[in-house]
Amino acid sequence: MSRFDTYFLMKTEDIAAYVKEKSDMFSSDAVLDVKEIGDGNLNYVFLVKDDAGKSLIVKQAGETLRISDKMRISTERNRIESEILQLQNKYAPGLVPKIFSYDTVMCACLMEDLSDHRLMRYALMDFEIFPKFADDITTYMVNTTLSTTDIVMCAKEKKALVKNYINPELCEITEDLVFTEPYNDLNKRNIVFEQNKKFIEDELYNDKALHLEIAKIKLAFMTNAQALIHGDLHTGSIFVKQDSTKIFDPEFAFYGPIGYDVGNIIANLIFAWNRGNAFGKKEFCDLIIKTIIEIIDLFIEKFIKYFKNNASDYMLKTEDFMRHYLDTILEDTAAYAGTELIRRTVGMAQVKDITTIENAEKRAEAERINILCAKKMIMNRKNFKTGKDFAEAIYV
Ligand code: SR1
Ligand code: MG
Repeated sequence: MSRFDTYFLMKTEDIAAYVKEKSDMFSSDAVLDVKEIGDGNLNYVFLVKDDAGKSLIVKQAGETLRISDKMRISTERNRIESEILQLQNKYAPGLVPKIFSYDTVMCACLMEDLSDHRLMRYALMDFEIFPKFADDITTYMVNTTLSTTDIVMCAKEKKALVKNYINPELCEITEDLVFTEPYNDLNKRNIVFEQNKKFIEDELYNDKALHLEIAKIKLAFMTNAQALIHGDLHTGSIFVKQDSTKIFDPEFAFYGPIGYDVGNIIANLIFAWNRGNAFGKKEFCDLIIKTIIEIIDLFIEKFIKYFKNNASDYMLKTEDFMRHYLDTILEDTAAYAGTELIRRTVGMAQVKDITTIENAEKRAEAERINILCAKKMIMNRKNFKTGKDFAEAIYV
């Protein structure tokens, strides 16, 4: 019997005993230093180190969200995250953290310590640039998504994955926070910057043509079981250093549209651009634009190569179908970049890139650029075909 045989939410003081029981990395008499380092909206993350320099991360799912104890949510997400990271390590080796083990009772996993990397959002907020990022993230997005589609994977194996990663609770969060509330404040938890109140009412709450397009995009998110996607691929889900990229936190993973992942990356780079713009960092902004163009163009190049080398379904593997399929993914990318830009600007889960712009005029301007760029992407999504198309949308 162990006190870790029944679930409870661990505190810093529980972690040393926990890792000694669950991992063979540390001896029973090791003196361990434990720090809670999580700053996400959902989970508790602890960094554990011994005095010989060995370290690991413990990530535990609570039964309520970290940002709101009124929101209950299944701890099953920790299993999904651990399994997905193990699966993705096969498709995109070296681009995700290693999972040492996961514990279905405590809903916690032990994983590789990446504290020699920085969280990408914070690095971008300091205007750092990562030259390898476009190459790494496109390899990750192409390999992890295309490999799990009906184009490449045998249909029965794919359906088994659809079933295993159905993830209804986390999808519901996205359906509400991304595809409903930003357009009507239905649950009265939007956060609207005072200076943009009228602008948000006109551009988001009262635009019926926009609402119709969002309805179509929302239904596609809910029904297009295209690939096993990350589902929350923002710059707070990525660790970077100059020569390495690690994508983590896939607890929102499910079978959904590939463009949701690609669009989230583009939108989060636009937040970084907007911050750079507010701080007058022209060189940084130009490099962000270059990265956006590279990401879309490399995604297209790698997608075509992967498709040609791996497509297996007899009817789906033709060149004509590939072109059609890629066009729909780019259209979705524009749509979901748009919805991410909007929901992080007015919804309950905002981004520090924008909320920490202290000059109120500059922040209001950054928010308006997000919204206008987003609307351009959503309303004209069929015309987004190249990296240049995405980059140009920023200049509203
Ligand atoms: C209530 S959870 C808010 C947001 O945090 C996660 O990272 C997802 O982006 C979610 O929408
Ligand atoms: Mg997260």
